[in-house]
Amino acid sequence: MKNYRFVLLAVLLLWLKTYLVYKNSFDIKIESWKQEFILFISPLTFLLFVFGFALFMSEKRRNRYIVIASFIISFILYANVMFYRFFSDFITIPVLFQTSNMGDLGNSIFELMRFSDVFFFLDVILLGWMVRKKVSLTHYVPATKRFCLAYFVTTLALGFVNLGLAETERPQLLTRTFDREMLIKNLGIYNYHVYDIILQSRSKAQRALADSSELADIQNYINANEKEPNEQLFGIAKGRNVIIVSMESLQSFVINNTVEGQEITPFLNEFIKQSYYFDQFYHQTGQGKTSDAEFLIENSLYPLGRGAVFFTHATNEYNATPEILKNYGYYSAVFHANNKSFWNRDVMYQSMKYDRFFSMTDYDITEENSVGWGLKDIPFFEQSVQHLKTLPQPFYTKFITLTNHFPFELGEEDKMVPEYTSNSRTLNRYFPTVRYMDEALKVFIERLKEEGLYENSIIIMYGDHYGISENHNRAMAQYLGKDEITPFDQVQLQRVPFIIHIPGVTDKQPKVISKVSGQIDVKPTLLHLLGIDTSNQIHFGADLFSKDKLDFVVLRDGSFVTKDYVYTKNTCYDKKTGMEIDASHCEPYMEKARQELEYSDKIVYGDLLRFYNRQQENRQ
Ligand code: GP9
Ligand code: MN
Repeated sequence: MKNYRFVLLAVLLLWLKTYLVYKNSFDIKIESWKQEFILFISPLTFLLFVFGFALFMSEKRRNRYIVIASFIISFILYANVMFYRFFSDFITIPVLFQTSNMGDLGNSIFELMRFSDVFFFLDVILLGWMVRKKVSLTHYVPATKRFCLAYFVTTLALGFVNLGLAETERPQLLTRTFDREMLIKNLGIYNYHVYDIILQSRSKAQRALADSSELADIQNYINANEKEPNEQLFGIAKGRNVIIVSMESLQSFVINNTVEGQEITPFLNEFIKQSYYFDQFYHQTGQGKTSDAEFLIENSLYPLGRGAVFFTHATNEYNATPEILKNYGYYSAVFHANNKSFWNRDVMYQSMKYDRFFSMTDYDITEENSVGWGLKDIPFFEQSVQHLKTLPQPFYTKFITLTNHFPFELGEEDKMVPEYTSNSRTLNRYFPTVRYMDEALKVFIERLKEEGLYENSIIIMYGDHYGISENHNRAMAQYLGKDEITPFDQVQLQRVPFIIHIPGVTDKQPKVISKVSGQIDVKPTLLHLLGIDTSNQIHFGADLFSKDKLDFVVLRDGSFVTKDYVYTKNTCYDKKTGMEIDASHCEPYMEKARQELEYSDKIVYGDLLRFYNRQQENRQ
């Protein structure tokens, strides 16, 4: 051991320093000892790996390598600290190239520095000094093969332990790429940067190989599928403010339903009676959950099969609803009382050309008004309306609720219906939080009315994705009074509420519409209601009011639903009976389902909308 003490010392110093920085310079939330332990060991694998190369070097090179590597790594750490002081976020490669962000930082970089920052380089200074003074610890003895082997095997093993522990804390950590804080907490800041580089280069390559001819094919397909808008409704909400609500984890099965004899969504049930309500509307999200729903709603593109497009392709060019509406004088804003970097929203919203993002720091959040994931929905809406009042009109806004999120925590004082009784704690607790969100929506509409923001608006509400996963099928079957949940039922359970409410219009002539549809259809539908022609745009959805809108929706896993059939897990089902039928019934739609997803993926991976945007510019 003695021979390699200098290498190990460098690792030890940087390791402890990194951990100290985690604890003092970043605000990383730790909820258990296990998380603390993961955080503690997380920098180690990377450091052992990098400094391990020193074992193969000659004396002079080795010492120089150790000091330089130690300096570079310390610098990366320090750069993150500086960045965090300004943005409360960690550096990502795209962010590094976002000139506006960096411009902000550039001006104030010296202001952000503190004298005590010398601490970040103390170990480097110490190592450098030791090399110069030829302190005995730095004396060189070549590493034996056996030691090198043992060293790297240990490093690898440690890496697996770290990853394994992280995976139990946060399943699918790498594929879902949650919050950066989550990645750093579990993988360590250095591995996080490596991961970020891999993500970046992969999408860069696909982008680089793409050319504008790929877009032409897709445009032809889209043009061929374009539907004439409904004449009566085209422009019916022209010039109105747009208010969109993302209802967390809300599935359609709770609408007009009861738990222990009590109505679960009394407000929505009434609201639906004054609105257009779509009862065959499906979510089409993948691993990106809420963010995928946002992506679908505002781009009419499919999210990705793996990963969250908000993370993997946040710097693509899009042509999202906020950007389109800008040309019609709209101001756009999102309201969500969570960390702004969650789902990489801060970056993605810029690409979608949002004017303003009201996030966690814009809200007054206390112990009392929070539960589970954060600010409760009622105070969220109350505080949001205060911000909303200040916006220029007409505005296009999106409100993202949070209380009805797994694990569906709620204080006793907020429970308006009892829990259900089954073997699934998750399903049992789902009903009171749904009921609470329903109440919050009621408060929201009341406040809008009080502030005079209701009459001249169009209000759209959608369930973002399922709340109860297949893991709870036994309890779900019990609740629905079925023997079991078949794959057919599973698809049917992916229906989420979709409501369009236009004061002065839908209250006079409400309608329940049973057209098979999905989140992908929201963008063209809304734009038509606002009187905006979409025939030149790239979108995979169709206006839900169009007379020739097909009864057809593709889910992100490739399942699809038509007027009469459901296709899932390589099986075709008859919708009337729920029974398996011959695959030939589903055959005619299979190609279309595959084609849609493939074309949409091509757009995202190739960043093809940049060619579209260029076309549009040339036309002007
Ligand atoms: C977090 C919220 C929940 O900001 O949108 O995300 P989810 O886990 O539902 O995707
Ligand atoms: Mn969600």
